Amino acid sequence: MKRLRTRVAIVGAGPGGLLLSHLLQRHGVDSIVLERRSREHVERRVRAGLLEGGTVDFLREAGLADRLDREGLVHEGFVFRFGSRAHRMPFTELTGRTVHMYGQQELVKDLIRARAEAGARLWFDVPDVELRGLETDTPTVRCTVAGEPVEIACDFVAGCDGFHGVSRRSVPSGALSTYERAYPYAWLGVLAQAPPAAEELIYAVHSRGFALYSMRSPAVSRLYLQVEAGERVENWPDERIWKELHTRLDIDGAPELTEGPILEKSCVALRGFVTEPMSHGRLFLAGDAAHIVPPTAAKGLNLAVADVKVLAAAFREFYAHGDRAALDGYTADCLPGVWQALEFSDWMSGLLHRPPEGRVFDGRLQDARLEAVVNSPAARTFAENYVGLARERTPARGGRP
Ligand code: RFL
Ligand code: PHB
Repeated sequence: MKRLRTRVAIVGAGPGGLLLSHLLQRHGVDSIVLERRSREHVERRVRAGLLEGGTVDFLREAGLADRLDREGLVHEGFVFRFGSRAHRMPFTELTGRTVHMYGQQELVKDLIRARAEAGARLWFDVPDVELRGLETDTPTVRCTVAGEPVEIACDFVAGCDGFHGVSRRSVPSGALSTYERAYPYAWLGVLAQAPPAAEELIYAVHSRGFALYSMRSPAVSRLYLQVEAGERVENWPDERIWKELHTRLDIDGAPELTEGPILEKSCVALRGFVTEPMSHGRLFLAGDAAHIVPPTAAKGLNLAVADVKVLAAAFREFYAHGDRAALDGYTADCLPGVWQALEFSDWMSGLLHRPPEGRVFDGRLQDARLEAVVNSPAARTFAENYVGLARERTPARGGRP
């Protein structure tokens, strides 16, 4: 067995794990990243696409935004469609903040390239990560790297391995509390080689269900349809998808949706999930490993970045000054923002989706609620939540200086 040593062993090379490794290196803290899947798989995985202004600023400060600044699409508003009309939400006018549309897999590619250029120990195709001694001061990680059994001695483990990862499951049962909500609908997500028909995102409320029109670049559209919970993607041949998108998204007077080859399609369950606390012994959970929000408000990736920002700063304090206070305050620093994002995502999900047994009555109520959001001072509160400003103002529960 090959024996290695690092300060922080990071499980998972999603945006959270990769960014943490990058930030730690800037703080002079050594890490090893272990990823179950191949580099090709991780770089091709289609997921989120909306980066809040605060996330973009942070990536810039970290020296990671060159391509994002060149290729990301800057948005200042989006369109709600309900009652057969379009209502613009000018969130930049209301908050001073923009958001960027930039595919998560593009960010992951940028992060992997930056790690590789820095000579980081970032290993893919590691199928069997096993965490030991998390309650001691000398945890270890056992795994197989390039066919060879390896034991990594470390000071800490960062669990950045997503909702289905091994890290959270390595904590003895009863040590963490989890809170969960399953929603009675899911999203069918489609990536299409089709130039966006509109410059801004369109959130469409329709009697047949919610539809979202988004994009990744001037040549690629990203579209979502509300479908039944547990729906299988096999039930959705391309023609059916386009037909349904046209029905829910086309309205009189607006440019029609542009069709094109579908590059990828998958169903995503809508789920809310929070782990409290976000650490156990020497294990710290970040991003989807610690919490999931329904994708409606596009907060998942932004929350992963927010966690990792706090965690990297806490490790810096520990290694620079031997001070554990920031690590001990990690959960208290992150959770209020997590719950706030979850509350907004939950509320926005209810605002936009058709209830499974929806009646005309529900539809009228939904229109009235949307009307109140676009045509009242509530628009500002909505916009502040959407761009992430409201969360930045949330004081950490721990109240640390
Ligand atoms: P990730 O991106 O899931 O990365 C976790 C990484 O850990 C690896 N892994 C392991 N590695 C080693 N050993 C193990 N035992 C491992 N188990 C897992 C995985 O292969 C992966 O590489 O978590 P991270 O970094 O916390 O980032 C969070 C974001 O990815 C996530 O919040 C968003 O993408 C959520 N999400 C969406 N958010 C949005 O804001 N808008 C969206 O449109 C949107 N679509 C999505 C999504 C999440 C999805 N998932 C999780 C199924 C669509 C999907 C399909
Ligand atoms: C996306 O482009 O994936 C996206 C955009 C906005 C959302 C959710 C998802 O609210």
